[in-house]
Amino acid sequence: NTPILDLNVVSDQFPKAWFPRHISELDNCTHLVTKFEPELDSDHPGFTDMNYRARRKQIADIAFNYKQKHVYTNLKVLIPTHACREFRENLEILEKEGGYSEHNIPQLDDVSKFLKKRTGFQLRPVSGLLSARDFLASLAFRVFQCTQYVRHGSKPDHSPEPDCVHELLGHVPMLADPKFAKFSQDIGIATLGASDEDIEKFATLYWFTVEFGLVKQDGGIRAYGAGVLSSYGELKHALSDAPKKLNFNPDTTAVQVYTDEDLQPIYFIVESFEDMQQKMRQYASKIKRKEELRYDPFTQTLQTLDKV
Ligand code: HBI
Ligand code: FE
Repeated sequence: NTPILDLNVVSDQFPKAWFPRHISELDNCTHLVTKFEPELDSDHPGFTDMNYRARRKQIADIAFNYKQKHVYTNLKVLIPTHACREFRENLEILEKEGGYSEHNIPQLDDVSKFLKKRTGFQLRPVSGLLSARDFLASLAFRVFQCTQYVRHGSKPDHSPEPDCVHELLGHVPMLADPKFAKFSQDIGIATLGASDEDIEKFATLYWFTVEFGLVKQDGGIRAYGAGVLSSYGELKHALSDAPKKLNFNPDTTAVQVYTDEDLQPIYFIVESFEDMQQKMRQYASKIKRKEELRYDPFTQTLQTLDKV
């Protein structure tokens, strides 16, 4: 006299453990039992064989790259309708020349060389989230501090910290655009020697432009912010009617409160990249500073200009 099983009822007999419901969710089933791995188990016959271990690591990385594929293939669907022109064009070039594909996470060194040729930007490896002051200062030299690790496999669509998927799919295509590269460097230069209060404002401006900015283009609104462009969910959300959208104005944008824990409730729209750059330059010129700085690319030095 056994009762008929009702699969919709969750009873104590069947604890609610997560399990994959679609073949694509096998991307989440990547937790390794590391007990017997040659790296960790000194009894493993390959423990002292460095060649063997290196080859094992290469093979393991191939499995790891499947996360990139998950993010890449999903984003590719939205890019034609949601991403700004500059992003679309540069992603295409990166696919032709930069080793970008759903099957490959390119080496940072190769991407850095690519950017250097396009806009003079270079990638410098960094192990995690830097202080806003240090992060922004590097932009003054056209150096982008770039993380190398990849997000955890259990959440391929979200990372609380920057990871290489965010850098490569969000930032790099925009840093390959000359106007955007100049804009990024200008923010960097403006932050040098600034007060903590002003750094906070520049970090907020950076947040609402470089990370989450939207731009008017071709009669519609498109995304150019890296935080939007590297997240399928955020990209859909940003161009939907759900969030509030305001016109970019450095004075008000710089003091707008934001969240780094959820989808953005507010985005700022710029008229064009020229307009954004001009407004930012005007804003930066109002900040009181001891010296006027200019970057000399030949010596890679910041030089003090005499104030008149
Ligand atoms: N550090 N590595 C890294 N990557 C970022 O994108 C980053 C950072 N530190 C600070 C920061 N971004 C934000 O505060 C910006 O608003 C400056
Ligand atoms: Fe970022």
